[in-house]
Amino acid sequence: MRVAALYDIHGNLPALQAVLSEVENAGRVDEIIVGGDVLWGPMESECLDLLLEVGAVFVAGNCERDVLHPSSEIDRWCRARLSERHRALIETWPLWLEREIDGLGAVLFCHATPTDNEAILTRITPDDDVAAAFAGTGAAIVICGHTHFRFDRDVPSGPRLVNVGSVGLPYEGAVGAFWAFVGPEIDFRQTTYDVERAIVELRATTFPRFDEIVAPSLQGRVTAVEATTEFESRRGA
Ligand SMILES: [Mn+2]
Repeated sequence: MRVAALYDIHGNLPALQAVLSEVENAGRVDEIIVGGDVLWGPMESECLDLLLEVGAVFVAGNCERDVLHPSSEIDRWCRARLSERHRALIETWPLWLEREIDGLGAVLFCHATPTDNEAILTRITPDDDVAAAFAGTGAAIVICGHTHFRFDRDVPSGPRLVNVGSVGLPYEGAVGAFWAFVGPEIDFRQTTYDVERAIVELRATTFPRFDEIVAPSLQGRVTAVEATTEFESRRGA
């Protein structure tokens, strides 16, 4: 089978709509896999409803847990926007899925790792640490997200680790929605949409700290180098 891998949507409905049109127009996928962190963003319930409508399947990200079990102002803001039906459904999402993909074989889809959806693995994390994170899984190819920037690493004695980037809150120093077709190759996509118009629409939701957290990402003002440095410093902490 072939899939579209959509990760870290973070309630960015305009970005998700643009990506779903591209997926539909391409007419080449059997399944849409959402790799966690649909939530924790301005229009998260709208994103969830749209993805359910198109029959997507889900793995849970750390932000799903944060929103269901809130510990910050933003977590609580997000939780209040979900229905009881949404919450019950999200509780059932697994930490990982495996699919047999054309041209690639067995591929593991998880938010960060199959056992820890907030593990920090970047393009410069030492090979041994990456290999250890997937030891025992037997996975040859892993599709992950979580850190919001793309990479594709072949790790000796570990898997090929592919981060497809973020649909709705990218740290790429570039504008667009980042995701990938998986099968028969891994085809990284950068879908353009009207970012300034999206910012106006998303800001109107009153999502807390929008201009500090969301707008800079959408405008391409957060680079992968900055984000990698920040994540690696947390990993070492
Ligand atoms: Mn995320």
